[in-house]
Amino acid sequence: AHPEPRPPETPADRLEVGQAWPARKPRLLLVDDQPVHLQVLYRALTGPYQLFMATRGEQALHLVREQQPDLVLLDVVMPDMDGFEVLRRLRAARDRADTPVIFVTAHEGADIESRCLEAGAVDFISKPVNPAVVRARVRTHLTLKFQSDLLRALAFIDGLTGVANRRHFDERLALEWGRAQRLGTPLSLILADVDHFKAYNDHYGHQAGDAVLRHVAQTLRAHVRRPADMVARYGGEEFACLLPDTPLADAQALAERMQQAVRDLAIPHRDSRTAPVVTASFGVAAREGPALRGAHPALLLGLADAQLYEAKHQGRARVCA
Ligand code: GH3
Ligand code: MG
Ligand code: MG
Ligand code: MG
Repeated sequence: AHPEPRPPETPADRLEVGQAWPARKPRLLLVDDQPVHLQVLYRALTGPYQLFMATRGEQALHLVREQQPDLVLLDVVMPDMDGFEVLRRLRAARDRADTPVIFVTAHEGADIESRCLEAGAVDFISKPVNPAVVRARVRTHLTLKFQSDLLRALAFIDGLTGVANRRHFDERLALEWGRAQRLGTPLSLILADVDHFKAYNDHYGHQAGDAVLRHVAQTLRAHVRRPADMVARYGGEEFACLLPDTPLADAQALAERMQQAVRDLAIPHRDSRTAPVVTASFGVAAREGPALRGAHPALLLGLADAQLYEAKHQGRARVCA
């Protein structure tokens, strides 16, 4: 039997809700204009967390961008920018806008509490703070945060192969297409389709077919190099590789290496009319040069698909560009 590849480390591996916490120490930002209050929070939380501290609003917003904390404990009453304003600016920011915030304040009463929650805080803690309460609330909100991060990540991953799913691909294609059009940079797309895969399933069974898809996905992924490159499962036995800043000739060369690598897996396929092993056909297209007026990302997909069709037509197990 062909050995199963070691599955890639994906968020799917952490699907168990209790395991949503990252291996690293969670990062907390503590904000209070009075150092003595910061010290109380510091003592309550030091140890299991990596702590950052700010005594002013500007400084807090800067640390959110620079250190990307998982949770912020935010004082309400501060001299130059109060907690409400800090939270408003945080929510309006381009990134890290969804960082959860717990307000900490000496003001009592349902009025201030509801104002804090309406402003978009996830919780509210009264001063003087009880260290055990602070620890418990921080733990609860971090758990919720990590669970929602995990679910969001899973929504963009193909469960069978661990590569990006169609939704993720469509989003990235639109984004990279826009960028390439604006900047006049090249953008290449490779479409790959497993040859005679229906016959493979019919002979070896659906589970063996699933294992082939995992092997092929990993092989394609092992061949892309740059962090911006994306391998996605586009459909049943079809994969897409999106390559920003890559001209057609380079994408074609990459597709040739991928084609050879899939063949070199040497997975027996008795009923293939192309080769005695599993093979795939590849179509490659690129957007190059200045912006094409009125052109849509579907154009690139259509071009790559036409090349894939041509590769099938010419006898499969090859690259057309
Ligand atoms: P061609 O060389 O022309 O691409 O032929 P093909 O048989 O690969 O193409 P066709 O479109 O006729 O069949 C695709 C097959 O892929 C049929 C479908 O059952 C199988 N398939 C799609 N998704 C999955 C999957 O998730 N797991 C498995 N095991 N098979 C799948
Ligand atoms: Mg204060
Ligand atoms: Mg197909
Ligand atoms: Mg096929």
